[in-house]
Amino acid sequence: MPIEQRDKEVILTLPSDESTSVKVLLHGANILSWTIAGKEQLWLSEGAVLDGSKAVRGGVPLVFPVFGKASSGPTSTLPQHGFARLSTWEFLGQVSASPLTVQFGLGPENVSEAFRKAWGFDFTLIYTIALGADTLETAMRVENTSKVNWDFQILFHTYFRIPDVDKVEVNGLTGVSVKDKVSKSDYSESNTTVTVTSETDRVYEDVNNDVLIASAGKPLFHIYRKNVADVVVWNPWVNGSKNMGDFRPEDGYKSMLCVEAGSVSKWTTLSPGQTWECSEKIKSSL
Ligand code: TA6
Repeated sequence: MPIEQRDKEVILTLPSDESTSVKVLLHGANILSWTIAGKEQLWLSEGAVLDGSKAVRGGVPLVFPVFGKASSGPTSTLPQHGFARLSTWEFLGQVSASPLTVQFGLGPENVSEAFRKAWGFDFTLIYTIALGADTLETAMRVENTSKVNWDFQILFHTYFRIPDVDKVEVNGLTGVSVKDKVSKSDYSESNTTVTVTSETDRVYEDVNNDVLIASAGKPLFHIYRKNVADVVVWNPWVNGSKNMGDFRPEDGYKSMLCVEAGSVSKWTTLSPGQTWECSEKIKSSL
């Protein structure tokens, strides 16, 4: 069946090809798996904790209302990357048959008391996931249901499965301003193709081009974004992988790359009743 709702997850399966599917964990509305004709497109750690006790290491974790850790302001007492990936979302049902599309919702009633105390604003998130023959589209609608303004950051923290980190190339970032969290420096990307040869943790700000992930020149994933101007590129490399207890196998960094569409280089302010939308569409050639 196209949509299967289980106790803790929802599975989308294309009627035209049952080996093309998406599995979504209600905890975090975290996409755990996206297969095309039986081939897995995303990377999920073998050590990923799926019992709701922590964020999922892999697939597509959702980052909201803060990216990283804020040193001050209303999100400063939230955990890294906020509470969206740490909360159990509601499955709202199927909204379309072609492409096969479902929605999930999150509001204050779904968030722990601790997180509500930490960030006490009223909000609604509607997360839409659409599965095509060789595409996965994720979209988020953010609404301020408070009586006051509040600011947020948002990001799809997508872990792509790649054949070989030594051959991976990211195109579309040339000339873009970079905040490099490893070298702790800011610069403009001078390379036509970004490669990964060590720990990589960069925020590419205001990326106008579509982004292409390739392997030795062979296209893997085309990423099309709306209203998420920034692109984060992250690979923990050898030590980073070893130091994360839920990142397994330890050499898993060789077969993954996070290329994350987000609005994180600045804060977006919503006034009461205002809504804001973004989306990421990934076309796979893996
Ligand atoms: O998106 C890159 C990043 O912010 C890195 O700095 C690294 O912390 C990564 O996210 C994973 O964060 P997590 O909280 O999931 O361990």
